[in-house]
Amino acid sequence: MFCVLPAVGPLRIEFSHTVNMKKVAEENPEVREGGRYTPKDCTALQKVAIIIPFRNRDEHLKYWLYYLHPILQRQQLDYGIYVINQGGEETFNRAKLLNIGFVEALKEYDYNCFVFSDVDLIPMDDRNTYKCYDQPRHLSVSMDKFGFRLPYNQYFGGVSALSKVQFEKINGFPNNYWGWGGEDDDIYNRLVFKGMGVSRPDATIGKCRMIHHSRDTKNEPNPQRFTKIAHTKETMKADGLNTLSYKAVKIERFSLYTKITVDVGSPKS
Ligand code: UDH
Ligand code: NGS
Repeated sequence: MFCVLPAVGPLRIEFSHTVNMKKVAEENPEVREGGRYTPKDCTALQKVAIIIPFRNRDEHLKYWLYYLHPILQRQQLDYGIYVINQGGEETFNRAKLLNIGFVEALKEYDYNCFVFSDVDLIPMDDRNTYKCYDQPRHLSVSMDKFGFRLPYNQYFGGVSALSKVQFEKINGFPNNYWGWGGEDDDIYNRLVFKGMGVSRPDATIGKCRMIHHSRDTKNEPNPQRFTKIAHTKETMKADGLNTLSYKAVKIERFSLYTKITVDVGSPKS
């Protein structure tokens, strides 16, 4: 029997209370160690690995786990949560962490769908299903900080979902965007150059909230980003899954997520 979605619809999302992780674990007894869940009474349509790029955002992660675990279970997904933590002090590299998440999650289970989510974005409607579609999916289409609309048509940042086949078709994501900005536009370019388009929920179902925060250190705007996104067509063949190199430093299985600390190297290596 396939699973039906017992969706609630619009959800109240706010960030004023403190989240107790022990309590969240107790409230989600069916989530297994490492943040894994499989529906009991039916066959899930997809096996979804959720990949979160991370460094030093523990408060945000607590809210993310508190809100998302119940939603993902209602969506009847066979899922696992992977927090890819950039070790060391080098400039942040979001897209490389996402590539690493793809590779590491596949070592653990036969996932066929990958949802890439920033740690500070929470959906406001559980009909926004965290699964894959015929075309790459952009899920965070209607963010509070942009007045609940897309900032521009090609925007692919925040939360997105690609099937294993779609991800491999574009050679994964770029590894050499160090610092803030542009890597999501490069990913968008890759999809278009491989003949794909972006699928999106409507602006109501796609509403989400961002947890406000101050600018991170070591994630300053990347001055090379505009030049780089102008050359995706040439660079995507030689920068991606086929050139990914990193070291997994530590793998920790907590009750609500798996945390993989990695050494991503440096811009020159
Ligand atoms: N992230 C971390 N730690 C960091 C940096 C980034 O965990 O030190 C992760 C986190 O999942 C975050 C994501 O990477 O949600 C994206 O980070 P971002 O800084 O690109 O995006 P965010 O929306 O902040 O969190 C935007 C900063 C304001 C920049 C404004 C420039 N106009
Ligand atoms: C664009 C950036 C994207 C970024 C988006 C939203 O300008 O990486 O703004 O940013 N592209 C370039 O810089 C080339 S936000 O307002 O969320 O900080 O995702």
